[in-house]
Amino acid sequence: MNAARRIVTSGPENSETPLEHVPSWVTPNRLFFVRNHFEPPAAGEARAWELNLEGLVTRPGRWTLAQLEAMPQHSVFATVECAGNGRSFLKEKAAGVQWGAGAIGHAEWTGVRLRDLLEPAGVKAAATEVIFEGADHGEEDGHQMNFSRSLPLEKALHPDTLVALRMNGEPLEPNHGAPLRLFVPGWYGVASVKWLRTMRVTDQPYQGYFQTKKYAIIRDGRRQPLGPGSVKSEVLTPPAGAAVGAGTLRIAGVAWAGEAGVSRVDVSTDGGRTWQAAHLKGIDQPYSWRQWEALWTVTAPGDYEILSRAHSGRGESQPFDYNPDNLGYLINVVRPISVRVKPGTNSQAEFADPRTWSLYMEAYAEENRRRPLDVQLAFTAGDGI
Ligand SMILES: Nc1nc2c(c(=O)[nH]1)N[C@H]1C(S)=C(S)[C@@H](COP(=O)(O)O)O[C@H]1N2
Ligand SMILES: [Mo]
Repeated sequence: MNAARRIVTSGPENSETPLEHVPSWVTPNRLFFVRNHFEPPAAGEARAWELNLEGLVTRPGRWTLAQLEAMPQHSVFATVECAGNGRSFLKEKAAGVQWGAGAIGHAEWTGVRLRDLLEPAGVKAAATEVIFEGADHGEEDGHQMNFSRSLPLEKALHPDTLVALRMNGEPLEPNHGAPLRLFVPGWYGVASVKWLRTMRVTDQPYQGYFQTKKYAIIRDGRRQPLGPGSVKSEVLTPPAGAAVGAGTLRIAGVAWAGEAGVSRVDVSTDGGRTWQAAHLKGIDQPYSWRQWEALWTVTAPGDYEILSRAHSGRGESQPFDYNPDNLGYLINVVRPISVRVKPGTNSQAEFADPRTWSLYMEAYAEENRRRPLDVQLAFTAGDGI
């Protein structure tokens, strides 16, 4: 299959993961969505990269790529979602990149624990956050700026927060932040500053553009920067708009909940009137999306609306209505997808026995875990999926 990232805007590239073509647990790097506010720094810059640490530390630091590579490496699997993912589905149009469902991906991130850089530097007692600045720059709102964002000190010191050098075992690609990026598992993608150049420890709430003007939502009557990801799910198969034969069909997708786990996914095939609990399948890890499946026996041809609704281990559920205080971000509303059932039977008879199907899915998840990661994974053949 010749799947490629789906370009939403170019110059700079903003492109989606072609989700319906990669229903694998790990998203191959070349298909992983790209969210660039500015053009990536020139490739030549990456060769003599230096990462700086300044601000409220006793010993400011400076590391070359080779020094970082020589330090102990830590890996974490995590889903990354852009906070604007799904914006094009909003009924009230919101400004910004008009993403479909694919501003999301799941990968293994490897690098140095940020705290292994911060702690030896002697973070001063007054410190509350760390500002991260990328090497990319350009004009926004009439001002020249670099991309920058801050993180509360507590999350910066979390053992899974990384200065990442690798993605799915490969050195980072230019579009994903080569040669190094911050990686903040469980948070919206905006926190994971690419082409990371400078880290500044501070005792003030950061007022940067991408902190307060963009990627902020209204809570308790005031603008607050977006942080941890929200609970959400996506139907991957059958894809929206598909025409399928009648019989027993497999509805499958993914669900994620930021720092929390997914506790349940409910599925409706009648526009939300009735629901069944999906089976949660495959690998269950913090920060990672969870695969889910449900069987649907349908006899009458016609148009159907399929919905999935995920619940998090922290008791949050996907809402049915979009909160306008989310200002065009945090779009985790339950979204119906339309599927047409044609006259005639589909060819998925092997999935009619839930036990066979369940064993198949487990084997599939296991296999994906062991496979070289940057390969195209094909799902099963099936009628209309
Ligand atoms: N330096 C820099 N870092 C950045 C961005 C950017 O434009 N510049 N975009 C952010 C946003 S909004 C997202 S969603 C993620 C996307 O990461 P990806 O392009 O590797 O998928 O990177 C974040 N880090
Ligand atoms: Mo984003």
